[in-house]
Amino acid sequence: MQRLTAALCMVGLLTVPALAAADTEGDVEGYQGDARVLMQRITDGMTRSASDADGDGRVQRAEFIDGTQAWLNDLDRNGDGVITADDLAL
Ligand SMILES: [Ca+2]
Ligand SMILES: [Ca+2]
Repeated sequence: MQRLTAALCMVGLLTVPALAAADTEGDVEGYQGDARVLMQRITDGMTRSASDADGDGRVQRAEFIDGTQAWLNDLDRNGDGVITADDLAL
């Protein structure tokens, strides 16, 4: 659970700046190898471009909810409907 909490905190730290400045969107600089791949998967799901389904530059509530569902499904590696540390393990 601590790893999941840590991973979600990292998501928050990485995605808030990414949402605020498009030029840093999805930036996972500082991560290498498998950790970089994992962090890229996590951050890609929370970018504006991933959620803005109609491409109008804004994320409407329905787009956010649909995008979040797709993001969670992507992170749920074993498909049990729950994101755990095992899903985020390297
Ligand atoms: Ca939109
Ligand atoms: Ca899971």
